[in-house]
This record gives sequence, structure tokens and C-alpha cells, in this order.
Amino acid sequence: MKDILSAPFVVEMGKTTANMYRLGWDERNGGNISYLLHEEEVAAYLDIHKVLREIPTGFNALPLAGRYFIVTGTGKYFKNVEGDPATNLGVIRIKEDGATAQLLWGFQGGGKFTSEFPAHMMSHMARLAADPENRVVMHTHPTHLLAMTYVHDLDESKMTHTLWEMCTECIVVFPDGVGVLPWMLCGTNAIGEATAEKMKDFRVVVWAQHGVYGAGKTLDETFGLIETVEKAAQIYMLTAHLPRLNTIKDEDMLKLVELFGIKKYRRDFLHLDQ
Ligand code: 2HA
Ligand code: ZN
Repeated sequence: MKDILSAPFVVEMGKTTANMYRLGWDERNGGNISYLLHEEEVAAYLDIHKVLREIPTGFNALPLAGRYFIVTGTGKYFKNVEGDPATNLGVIRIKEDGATAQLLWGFQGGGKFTSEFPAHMMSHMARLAADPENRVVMHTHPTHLLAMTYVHDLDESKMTHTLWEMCTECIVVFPDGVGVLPWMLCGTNAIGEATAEKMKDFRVVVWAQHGVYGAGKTLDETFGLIETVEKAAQIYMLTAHLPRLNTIKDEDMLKLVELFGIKKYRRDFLHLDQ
């Protein structure tokens, strides 16, 4: 059996969390990631029949029964994951009952999965239904996007439109736009259900005055998605208080989707009749 500390999914989780910490997005224990693993990937490093502990999830995740995830731990700091993966990460499998997580590795010292586990698992269910290749759900507190939710209308169409205007490639990177939730109590099944509902249509869901959820096929892609939204929010926050003399026009955005061959985009979020 190979050493799990050398597993690409462990190494990549360490690198990604360290990168996000360095960007200032994940202060203290802020942020959490869950990454769906294939059984063969896990079996190369762990005895999948050896369950270390069983942890109740507190919600129904039946569609994910038998699925494996590597997940960040509750109360753990992104800045510490790379140096000590076995304490800050865990590999779990959802049991046949859909309501229990079986710990196969990690969370050393008695830890457990992120407090946002409901939002993660419910988002995986929603995204897998939309895209069977989805594997990553990432939650983080990007500074400028968070700031934007204090000063910008939280309407999804308006917020998406503003973000699309901020960098040329925004409409290409997130043609599906951003979903937005009002401030809600985090860590609850209710915010999990609300996030998953948005994830049916959006790969990015903004949590007002808190942060963002992103979903994608790989850690790199999901990070890149959130990074692009955050960059757009940064340009917005750098310019919102200044007179705007120029912008990317809706007709330019149409040229972009055409150039990049994007078939599915939120055309209804553009102001084409004005
Ligand atoms: O894990 O970010 O939303 C800490 C959080 C909760
Ligand atoms: Zn958070």
C-alpha cells in the first residue's frame, strides 16, 4: 500500500489550502473544501474496509452512499493543512444509511469534518445531478467579494452583470453567473439546502456578508473559478466610488461568448434591449 501522504489528492489539498490562505481568503478556521474521490484512488493508499470511526452527519445524503471524500476538518486552519494533513484533513465514506460518515483516515486527535458538511454534501448532490463529472465543492471568504456584498445590490442578475463587466473573460469563465444568498446562519442544514438549491443552476454561490461556494471538476478549476469572481469583485471595489467612464458593453459580452463558443450562458442577465 502506498503512503497516503504522497497521494496526489492529499498533496493537492495541502497546496490549495496554503495558496488560499496566502491570498488572505481563509483567516483562522475560515473556509472548507470537500473533494470526491474514486474508490480506486482511495484503495491505492488505504484499506477501505478499515473504518476508524463513524460520525453521524445529521442529514440525509443517501444519493452519496458509498462515495468517498477528502474533507477539511472543523475548526482547522487552512494555513496548517500542508504541514499536518493527517490532523487537518479526513478521508470519509458515506455509509449505506446516508446519514453516517465512516472515517478511513485523518482527523487525528478526535477531529471531524467541517461544520459546513451539510452545505458541502448537499451541493455535491446538486452539482452531480447537473454534471456527473463534478468533484469539488470549495467554500472560502474572498476579501473583495465579501466587501462587495455590503455595497452592491444582492440581486443575482445585477450582481452577475456587474461582475461580468469587470474583467473581459468573466462571462467566459462563469457564463452561468453567480447565485446569491442573503445572510443566513452558517453551519446549518437550512443554509446547506439553500446553497444546494442555487447549485442546481450556478457553480458559484455567494453567501452575503460571509463568503462564497464554488464547484467544479478539479481543485484547480474550482479555485480558478472563485479566483476569477474575486478578481472581478476587486476591480469593482477599486472603482465603485469613482466615476465610471468606460465599461465592457453587453454587445461586447455577446462577441466574447461567440468567440469562445459558449452555448449556455445567462443571456437573460444581459441588458440587450436597452
Ligand atoms: O469553517 O468558513 O463557514 C469555517 C467557515 C464556516
Ligand atoms: Zn465560512
